[in-house]
Amino acid sequence: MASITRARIMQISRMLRPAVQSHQNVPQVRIKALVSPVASRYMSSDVGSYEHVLVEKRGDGGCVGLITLNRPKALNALCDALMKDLSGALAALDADPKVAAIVLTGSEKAFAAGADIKEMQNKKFVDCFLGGFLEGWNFITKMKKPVIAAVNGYALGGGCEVAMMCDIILAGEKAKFGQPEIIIGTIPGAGGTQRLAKAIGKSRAMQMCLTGDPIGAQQASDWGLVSSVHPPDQLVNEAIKLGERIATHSKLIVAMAKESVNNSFELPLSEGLHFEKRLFHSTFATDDRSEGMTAFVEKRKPNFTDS
Ligand code: DAK
Repeated sequence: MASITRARIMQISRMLRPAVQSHQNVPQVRIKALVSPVASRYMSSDVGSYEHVLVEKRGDGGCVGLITLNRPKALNALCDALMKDLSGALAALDADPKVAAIVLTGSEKAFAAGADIKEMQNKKFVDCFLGGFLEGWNFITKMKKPVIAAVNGYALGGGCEVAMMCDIILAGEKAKFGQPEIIIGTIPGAGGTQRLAKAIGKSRAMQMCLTGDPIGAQQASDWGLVSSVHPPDQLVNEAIKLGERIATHSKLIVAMAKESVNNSFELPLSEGLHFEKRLFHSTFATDDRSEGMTAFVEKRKPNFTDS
C-alpha cells in the first residue's frame, strides 16, 4: 500500500472541499479525502497495519470488520496515535465493499479508560483552544456502515463517549460505563454531557457526570444505554452475529436507515419526519427496494446488489 503523507492528505482535502461543500458526488475510493480537515489529522497513512489497533474481517465471507483497540498497558487510553489508527482502520473498512458492518471492541479489562490523561496533563487553555486539542473525534459518527461497540470492562470518559458515537452498544456483564472527568477536574468533551443525556435522560446523566461514579452493564441496559448484555467471552461473537444479521440486507438501504435514525438526534421532529419520508421515497429509486418487495411477493430470499 503506497504511503500517503499528511501533507498530501491535507492537499487532497483542500482540493475536494468545494465539492464536498456543494454535496456533489465524490467516488467512495476517495473516502479519506472526504473527512474534514480537522478529522484528517487522525488519518493513518497505511490502511493495513496499525500500532494501536488490530483489524480483522470476520463473519460470513468476511462481511464484518472487527477493530480491537490494542494498547493494553494503558487500558486502551485513547492517545492521539491510537485515535489516528482508529480513524484509518474505520475509513478502510467503511470503504471495503465486502464489509457490511464494523465491530469496535477492546480487551476484557478495558474497552477504553478514556482520553490519555498523560497527554493532557500539561496542556494549557491556549494550547487546547487554539490548537484544536482532541478535536475531530467525531469521525466515528461519519461512517456510512453501522458501527457496533462491544464493550467489556472499563468504558470511561472518552471511552464511554466513543462507545456512544457508535450506532449500537452491546456490553459484557462486567462492563463499567462512566464519565469520571469531574474527578480529575474537568468535564466530558466528546459527548458525555450530550449523547449520554439523550440516551439515558437528564437526571441519570447528571448523576453520572456530577459524581463521576460508573454504572455496571445491567444498569446501562436498564437505562437504555446498551442494547443487550452478554458473558464477556461471548460478547464479540454476539456483536459479529449482529453484524452478520445486518449484512443480509442491502448496504445501501442500511446506510439510509442509519442516517435517518441518527438524524433524529440532530433535527426537530417535523424536519426529522420530513427527512425520513424523503429517504423512504428515495428507496424507490433503488434496485434493492424493487428486489426486496418482489422477493417477498415471490416468496423467495432477496438478492440485493447494493444498488
Ligand atoms: N490515560 C492514561 N493512562 C491511563 C488511563 C488514562 N485515561 N487510564 C489508565 N491508564 C494507565 C495507568 O496510568 C496505568 O499506567 P502505569 O501507571 O502502569 O504506567 C495503567 O493504565 C493501568 O491503570 P491502573 O493502574 O490505574 O489500573 P486500575 O485497574 O488500578 O484502575 C481505572 C483502572 C480505569 C479505574 C483507572 O486506571 C482510572 O481511573 N483511569 C482513568 C479513568 C479516567 O479518568 N478517564 C477519563 C479521562 S478524561 C474530547 C475528547 C475526549 C475527551 C475530552 C475531550 N474532545 C473531542 C474535545 C476525554 C477526556 C477523558 O477521557
